[in-house]
Amino acid sequence: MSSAADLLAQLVDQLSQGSIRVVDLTQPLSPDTPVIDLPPIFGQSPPLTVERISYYDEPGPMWYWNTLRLGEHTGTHFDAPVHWITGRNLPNNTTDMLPVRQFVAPACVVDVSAQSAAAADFLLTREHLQAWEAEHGRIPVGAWLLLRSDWSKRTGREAFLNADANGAHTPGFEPDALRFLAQERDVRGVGVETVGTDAGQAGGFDPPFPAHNIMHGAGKLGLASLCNLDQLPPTGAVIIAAPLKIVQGSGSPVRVLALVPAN
Ligand code: 23J
Ligand code: MN
Repeated sequence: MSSAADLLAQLVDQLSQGSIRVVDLTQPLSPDTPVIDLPPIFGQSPPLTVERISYYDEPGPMWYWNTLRLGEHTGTHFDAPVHWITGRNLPNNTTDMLPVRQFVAPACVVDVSAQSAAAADFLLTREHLQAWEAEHGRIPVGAWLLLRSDWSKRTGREAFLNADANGAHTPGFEPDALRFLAQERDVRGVGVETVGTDAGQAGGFDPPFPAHNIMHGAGKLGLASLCNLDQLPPTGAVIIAAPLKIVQGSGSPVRVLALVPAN
């Protein structure tokens, strides 16, 4: 008989033995962290700035600390349903009100790294998801759908944002794949390695920015600028992603961890 208490004791045990690993899915956060570049008619989210308050010196002889300024959607970050107009009137749609239960969830990892390397504008379809399910089983209710594109391996702002005169070219989801995930599978949300959950060209889709429009309209969450998705199995990882409890926050920088069976 395995009680919940036994299970948690086993978890602690296997974490210390190393048979369960903790994988960091978070990018370093610095003033160099790339932020999304929207068309200039829109307001822009600033990159991180760090201002030193003291460094064991006159303003603080025994302590070191900094003041940060950054957009909520900077670096590895969490999108709450209120971020999009479709999620505007949902209950408990902000970073401070979301049930914490939602911050621990299993992951389904879809590997589109080869397709994304071959075509930067690659879009995942409903059919891709159905083929994934034929191999790995049905996407469970409440699971994160993580898109492994290997995009996090691109170093430098230019290569990561991959923009030209026609805008950004980064992989993402077709609207119908998002409808499938939100409505037919009731996922927790989608997570990506790119700067935002939508494809680079998604401003021109119907609806515009469907990962935001469809997911947040259904009360689902988003994770952007993830890394190390290549260290996750297709199923079986557990994700811990809890945003800062910003009152009425639309999102937050986040440290995303995955618990993974070592083998
Ligand atoms: C605002 C408008 C469009 C997009 C985004 C934000 C994000 O990607 C984001 O970080 O939520 S595409
Ligand atoms: Mn965001």
